[in-house]
Amino acid sequence: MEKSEQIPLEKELQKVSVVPHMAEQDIKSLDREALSKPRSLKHSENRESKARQSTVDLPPEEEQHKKSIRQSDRSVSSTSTCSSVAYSSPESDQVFSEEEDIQTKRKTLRKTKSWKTFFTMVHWSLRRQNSWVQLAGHEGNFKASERGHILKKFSPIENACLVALMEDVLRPYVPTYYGLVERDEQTYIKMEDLLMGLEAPSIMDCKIGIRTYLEEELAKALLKPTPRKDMYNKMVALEPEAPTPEEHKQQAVTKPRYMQWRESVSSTASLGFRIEGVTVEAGPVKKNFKKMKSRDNIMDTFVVFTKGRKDILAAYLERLENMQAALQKSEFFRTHEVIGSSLLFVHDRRSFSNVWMIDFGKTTPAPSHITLRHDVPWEPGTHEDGYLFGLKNLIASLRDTMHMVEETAEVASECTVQEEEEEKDTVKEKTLLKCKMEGNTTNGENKEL
Ligand code: I3P
Repeated sequence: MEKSEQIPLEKELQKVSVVPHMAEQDIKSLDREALSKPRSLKHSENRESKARQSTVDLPPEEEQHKKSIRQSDRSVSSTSTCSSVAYSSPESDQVFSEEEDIQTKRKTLRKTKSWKTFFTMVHWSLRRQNSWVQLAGHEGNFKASERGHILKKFSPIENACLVALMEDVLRPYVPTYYGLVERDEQTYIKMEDLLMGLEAPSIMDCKIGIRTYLEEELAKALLKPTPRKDMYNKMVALEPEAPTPEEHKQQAVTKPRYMQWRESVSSTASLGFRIEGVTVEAGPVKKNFKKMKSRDNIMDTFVVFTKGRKDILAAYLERLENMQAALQKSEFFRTHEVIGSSLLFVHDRRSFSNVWMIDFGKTTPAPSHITLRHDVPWEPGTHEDGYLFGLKNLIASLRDTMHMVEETAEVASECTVQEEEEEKDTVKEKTLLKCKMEGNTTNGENKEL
């Protein structure tokens, strides 16, 4: 059961054609469709931004990350192509080329959370120079498809959202939906591969909203609490003192309790968004953001993610502002509670950048008598998700990061001018001194003569 869909003209027009910079054999192997298919990526101007390198002091973990970025720079071949998708989702997944021996690959890869697995897969992909690897979501959620598409395990909730979104003003901001396909007796949603054609992509996943659990989950937990040992363990690993004496005794916590705690230790509760994972130029995935709460640390992470490039930051800002305007007009957004959804930031070395709304597995229609605002605090029964509140804060943080980068670049260039002036003065002084000495010597010689 496969349904292909015509991309409407307005979406085509918004796209900028990208022919990936690939090794020759890769280009030859591209089919016509892949070459002619425009990608909705934004081409940022001014590739060689002066503010490319950040001089911001980072906490030790960021410094460590910088080191790993440098290491990965060395290990990435310039002709490598990387076609992997990093939809942030709660659980790990490994999806392989349909021609690959899945069992063999599974043996080689540990079952991990999505970002960790994503990194492993990216590295594996890079080593193999062009392996078709897809990854994300809950275990077994994704499967590779033909070039330019990915398959995500069918979820009626997500499917309904994507169908509705294809008719909504938000369409340009979500991966194109191509219907349902059957593979190995499993139904998948076929959608656009957002990383197709990107060269050593940098990817950042931000979970949006002030709430990450459904009201339904909360109601269930109140009626029939299901203690989760795994969540207790994750909680203790991060904050040994976080569980109550009762929870310590049970060695378990309920899901809403864990989710609410996660929201409070990260920036979700305060800013309405949190960074889930970052990879820079297909380098190692950094995902230890669970306790990242302060705006300053978030801004530093944006600097690391963009390598302080003003053009990339500006392109992201523009895209998010347009998205914000579209959200305010969207019928879908007005009527849906968007929980656990992410914004996927992607850019590559050639200055292509874009931001996408992804992960609609917990996005459900709100009761018909409710008109959602998305920018007010949540109270049980209101179904508010704080999506717009989070987006507003995200935009403000990105804007401030851009100003910080600009200021840093200005200070750096002022310093350079000053250093140059000082250098000139020193040279002048030295020349004068030399002239004087030569004059004296000449005079002396003349005198002697
Ligand atoms: C997970 C994260 C996911 C959630 C998952 C949590 O915690 O909050 O969003 O999945 O619940 O374990 P963490 O990021 O700290 O690992 P859902 O969004 O699908 O609820 P789960 O274990 O019940 O899948």
